[in-house]
Amino acid sequence: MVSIRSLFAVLPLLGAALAQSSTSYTDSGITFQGLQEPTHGVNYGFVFPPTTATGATAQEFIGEIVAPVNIKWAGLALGGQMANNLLIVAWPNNNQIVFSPRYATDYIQPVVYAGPTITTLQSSVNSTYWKWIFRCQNCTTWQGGSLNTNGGPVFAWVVAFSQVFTPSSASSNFNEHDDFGFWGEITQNAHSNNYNSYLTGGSSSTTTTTSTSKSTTTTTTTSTSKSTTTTTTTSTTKTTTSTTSTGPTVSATPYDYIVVGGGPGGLVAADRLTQNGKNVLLLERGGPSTAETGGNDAPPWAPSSLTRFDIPGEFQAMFSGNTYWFCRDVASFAGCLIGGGTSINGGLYWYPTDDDFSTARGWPSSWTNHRPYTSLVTARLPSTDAPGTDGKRYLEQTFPVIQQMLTPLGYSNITINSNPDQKDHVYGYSAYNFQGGKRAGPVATYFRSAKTRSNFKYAYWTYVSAVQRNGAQITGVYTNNTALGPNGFIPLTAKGRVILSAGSFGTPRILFQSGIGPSDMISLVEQNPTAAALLPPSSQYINLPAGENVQDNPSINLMFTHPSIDAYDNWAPIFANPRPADAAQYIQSQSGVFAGSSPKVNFWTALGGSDGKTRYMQGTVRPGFDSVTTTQTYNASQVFSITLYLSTGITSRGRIGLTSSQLGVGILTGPWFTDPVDKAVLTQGAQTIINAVGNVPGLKLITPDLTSTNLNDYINNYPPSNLNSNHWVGACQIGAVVDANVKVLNTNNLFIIDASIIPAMPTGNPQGALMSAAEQAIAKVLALAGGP
Ligand code: 6FA
Ligand code: ABL
Repeated sequence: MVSIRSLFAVLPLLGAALAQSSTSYTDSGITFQGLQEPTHGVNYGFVFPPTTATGATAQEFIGEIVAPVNIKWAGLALGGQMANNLLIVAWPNNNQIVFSPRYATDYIQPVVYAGPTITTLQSSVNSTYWKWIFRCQNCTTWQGGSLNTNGGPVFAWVVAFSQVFTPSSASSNFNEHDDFGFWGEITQNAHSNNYNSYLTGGSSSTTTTTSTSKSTTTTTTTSTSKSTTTTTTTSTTKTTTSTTSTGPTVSATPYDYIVVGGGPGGLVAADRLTQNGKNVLLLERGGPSTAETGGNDAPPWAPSSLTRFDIPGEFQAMFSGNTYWFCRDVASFAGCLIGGGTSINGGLYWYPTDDDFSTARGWPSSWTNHRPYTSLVTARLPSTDAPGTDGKRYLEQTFPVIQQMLTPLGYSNITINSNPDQKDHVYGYSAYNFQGGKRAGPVATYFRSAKTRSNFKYAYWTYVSAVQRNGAQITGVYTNNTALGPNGFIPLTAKGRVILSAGSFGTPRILFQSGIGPSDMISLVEQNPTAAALLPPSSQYINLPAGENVQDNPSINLMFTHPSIDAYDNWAPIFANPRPADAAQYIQSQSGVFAGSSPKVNFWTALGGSDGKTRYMQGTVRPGFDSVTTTQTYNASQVFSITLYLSTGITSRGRIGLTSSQLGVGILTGPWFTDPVDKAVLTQGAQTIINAVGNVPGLKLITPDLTSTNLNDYINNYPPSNLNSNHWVGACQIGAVVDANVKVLNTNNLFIIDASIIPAMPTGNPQGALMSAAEQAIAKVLALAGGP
């Protein structure tokens, strides 16, 4: 169930965002418009013919890739994503550059692509760098796409640390790239009147579509270009020093608060800080999501103003296709786009219970009065259990079935968020954080209001690797965004503060890379030369249990059929080929099936355990299923699922962290059922639900089918990764990693506001409790003396 994405689709960047964009730099006598990518030290440059060019000339450009030798191959995606775009890959082989235009229709090995004519103009390979300057003809259009040569299209780069399989062959296959990124290539500034002289100044290597170029290390080519440029680059700039220069000096603006991560924690924090007059920079590693954030990834049947992130009914489509919105380097589902998980999640939204913020759940006593903060959240973002603009519910056939099942067990029907503390023997319609039939969450509320303030700046595609610190004092953040500071470093003002809101996986990783965390994690960082360079001296390491003692709800699915159910084609056609009437209704009025996500009914009950502790079980009911295992025949169009989650009161804990010195993050010790009592209690709860099948005529349990497998075996054999509920809390929990003001222990000005500070599982899907916690946390940060 873990989906690791690869080089992903990119959406246009909007003007308000501070996107990383190309700059002008000169190399080998050619003034390129391009990216000098700091993480790997690779330059990607472009020159286009004058805008007056017509015909074939208008369809070509000069490009360059200059890379350190540890980059075994590098590539460009001219449409900003891997699939259905012109790709160019190159690598050194015996002092020559081998190159090839490629194309892929999916996230698979790209194949050699006919059409472009690529000619090497200059190339060199030495002990530290390889360089390739090339002419690319017939390169501005390709199957299914084209390049905006007079605007600011998004380009993508990829680099790999392992060699292609047959380096001498331009058609060689290769393993997946190790890293990638994006930038806005300002093509409108890339046109040069010197274009022709740049071409003739190049070497005379053979011209073929896909070839091995000649090395031209000795050629000095650039005399003509110098006459028309004011840069002082020398004519023999094929040295490594010139290719690694940082280009025009970027002056960095210091900020009072730098918020790292635009998920629910970060957006609540940024909004309240700016409301209080602080100068805030929010850095988000991903890009836009809903249309109001600049997104335009709409299903083919909807206008671009209704993106897949806006349309609640597209939720189940988040798990198939090119799932670029999931973080590529997190081995669990995590949203890597503005809104974080809330831009891609199921939207289930529960007002927190008093128990969720009790000292019994690990909160300091100063935190237990959550209600004023919860009210701030619910005032901005009230829940709805009838999400369309017409106030009607759709696809609710599961409701009467569940009602008939649970009523004899003593459950009552409630409006769930009208009675947040009632979580025993209750059921009701699912409540969501949608508004007006569209996904809302913190993006359509907190982010929306922050963006209206002049003291708020934000940047997409900006990855924070570490904080810079001098002992306890944080002085800024290291990023990949060279538009925001020299080499991507962004400083704080004198009393400034950093707030980490990068999520349960992202925040611990930034701590580790900043020399904060368990020693085994920091030691993996030390083994990564790029990351090690940013670490403080080891005498300044801060040993804290970041990543340890995490919780997530263990969850299991039960699948049933009932003749009244519409399984909605198991949600398979919703993106490409939805039921026409439902699509039309949604486009017309944001009502109907697409105004809600897949969950339709929720229930809770309290369960006793053999250890004397009370644990809660949550049920989430939806038409459709993930996978059915049964020996019986069944009617797939009548299947619905109940996901049973063991919730508040669970005792099991695990560990997340770096999986290797490549700095990917994942689950080191699964947090599900490490305490056998948790498993026994969930099994007992599931049994009561199964026992109620007989309450409903026509209802059949198909998984577990109780003939080929029994409930105990079903749960015992449940694949651990399928127990994952994506509800991670506790990685940087209050009391262990942060203090009661959410300040990282032993630091002066580093704070955390995201799900990782929550000490124990809240009662339901956590985004409601998290947003309340974020309101409370930012209030405490603002009240804490010593800040800006
Ligand atoms: N929670 C609910 O309450 N209801 C649901 O229905 C629900 N469903 C899902 C779901 O269907 C899926 C598939 C997932 C993955 C989660 C679900 N959750 C649900 C859980 C809920 O979304 C999370 O609990 C919640 O989003 C956690 O919020 P945080 O603020 O703690 O963290 P996020 O991961 O949301 O955001 C982190 C942000 O930081 C992201 O935007 C990320 O791109 C950014 N980031 C990470 N590392 C960064 C870095 N180094 N530099 C810059 N930005 C970074
Ligand atoms: C959540 O809180 C969970 O994190 C999600 O896993 C869950 O969605 C949503 N809410 C909605 O209940 C499920 C999907 O419905 C499944 O189809 C999918 O396989 C599963 O997430 C993946 O974890």
